[in-house]
Order: sequence, then C-alpha cells, then structure tokens
Amino acid sequence: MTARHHATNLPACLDVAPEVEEALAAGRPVVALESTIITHGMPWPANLETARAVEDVVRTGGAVPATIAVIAGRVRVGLDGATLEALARKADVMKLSRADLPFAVATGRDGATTVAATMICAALAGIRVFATGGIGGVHRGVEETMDVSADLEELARTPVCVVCAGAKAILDLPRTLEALETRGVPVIGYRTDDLPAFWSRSSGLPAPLRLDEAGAIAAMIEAKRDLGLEGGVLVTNPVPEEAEIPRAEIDAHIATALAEAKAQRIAAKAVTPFLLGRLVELTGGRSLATNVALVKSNAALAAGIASALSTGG
Ligand code: PSU
Repeated sequence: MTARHHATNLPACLDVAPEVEEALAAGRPVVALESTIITHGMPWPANLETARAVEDVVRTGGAVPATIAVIAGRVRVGLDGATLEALARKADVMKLSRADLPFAVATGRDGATTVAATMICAALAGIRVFATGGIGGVHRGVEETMDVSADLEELARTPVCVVCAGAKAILDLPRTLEALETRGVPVIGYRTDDLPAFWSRSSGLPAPLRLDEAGAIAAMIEAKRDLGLEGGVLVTNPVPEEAEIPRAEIDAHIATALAEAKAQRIAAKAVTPFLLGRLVELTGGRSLATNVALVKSNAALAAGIASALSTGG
C-alpha cells in the first residue's frame, strides 16, 4: 500500500502537514515526535527550545520531523512553528493517552500526546519510527497503586518503532522489563548489552536483545512485519556519556522525589510530570540538560532507522 493510497483512508479528524504527507507519499523517511514531553516533561522555555532542536536533529539526519498533538480537537501530524510555540506556552493542555484521545477529539480540546497516543496517531498517518525521551512503565509501589503506563500496552499492539533512552528510572525497571517481555515487545539495546536507565547509561539489567546499526534495526522491523506480528519495537539508546548522571547520584534524588509524591498524594497521570519537575530542581537543572541530550540522541538514531527503512534497509 503506498502512502498516498493510505492517505486517502485517513480519519477525518487527522491533519497531516503537507511536508509530512509529501514525504510519506514519496517513501521518504519521517520521524514522529511526541508532545507530552513539551507540555508536561520540561519547563518553559527549555521545552520549546528542545522541541525545535529535536526537529532540527531529525532533519540533519535526513528525515522529516512530525511532531504530533491534538489542537482544538484535530489530530495534527506535523506542527508549524507558531502552533508548536503556542502549545509549549500553554499551561492547561490535556495529557492524552489511548483512553483520552477520542475525548479530546470529540470535545475540541487541546492535548499533548504521550508515547501511547503518539504511536496511535503515527500509525494512522503511516509513520513507522518515533523518537522520545523515555517510555512510561510499571511504577514503583505498583502492588498498591496498580499504576502501569498505557505505553506498555500500546507497544504490544501498535506497529511503530519507539526510540528511547530506556524507561525512566523513576519506575520499577525490572517489572517494566518483565511486562514488556510478557507482551511480546522486542527490547533492543543499541550498541549496549545493558538496559539504559534514562539519565544513566545502565540500569544494571541486561538488555534482552542487542543491535549495533540502524540498518539492522530496520531489518528487524521488516522481519516483524513479514511475520505478521502485531505491536512495536522498543529501541533503547543510552544517553551520550558526557551528559550522563551516574546511577547512584540520580537514585538518591529519585528517592527524595518519590517520597514527596507519596506525602502529597500525587497520583495517576500527575506522577511522572511531578517527579520529572522535582528532579530538575533537586539536580539544579542537570537532569533537564541530560533529558535534552538524550532526546536529541534518540532523534538522530530514529532518523537513521527511518532512512534505512525507506531505502529497504
Ligand atoms: N520522555 C521524556 N519526558 C516525558 C515523557 C517521555 O523525556 O515527559 C512522557 C511520554 O509522553 C510518556 C510519559 O508517554 O512521559 C509517561 O507518562 P506516564 O508515566 O504517566 O504513563
């Protein structure tokens, strides 16, 4: 099926930016980018600067960036500069996962897409590769809260390759890895045998699979499709060494932030944004610099994978 043919079957609420649509129709590489990282993951103005810089990294890597968000009930795949800036400045944007996406569309709301919702929208538009910072996963204390990110379920069902720096280390990483395995999601360590832990290059857990080249990852994505296996592929790319925060150091701050979240009864969707925000404060801004560096690095790898897919690996 060509992208053009695909485009004619798009849902009425989907607006694909002309540049993105042209690239897809011509079989040129496109990388999807999410928007929750902009609205709930980073403070103003670093959020806008990062969103722009990440788009530039994708372009430098030879692909077209498609930042995804819901604006006034329209699912926008590819945002112009003014819309991106307005979104980054806005305080009351919904955080949309699978469950909230149809609500935001039907009620004409503005919403930022999480990994789960971005995967859904990317797949609808025909985009196969998506770069983010870190996926959501099984939260610590899951025995009490049942808090498991919808990102994991989405990886099991929607055929998009997600490039991240691991699951965020605020989570229960062994359980997150188990949950991915149970759901049949391939987890690839890029040039590493260790599962990365977002701010740190290693979680101390082994990465289930390892591939060292973008072309090899593209070949695996194709093989998965040929086999008729539903769901995505998770690529975990360790944060660049110079931007890493050692595990022992970040772990101490995570413990502090988690205790505060518990004391303040922060729950559900608010947990991750609260913890990320507190870590920026507790590390004197260092965790933000690390976050920015790892997203850029993931965007570059995603552009490489998308390019390899478009040229047949
Ligand atoms: N990566 C980042 N910062 C973020 C996120 C990813 O560097 O804020 C977002 C993604 O949108 C991801 C979400 O889906 O965090 C996870 O939220 P939760 O734990 O509530 O599922």
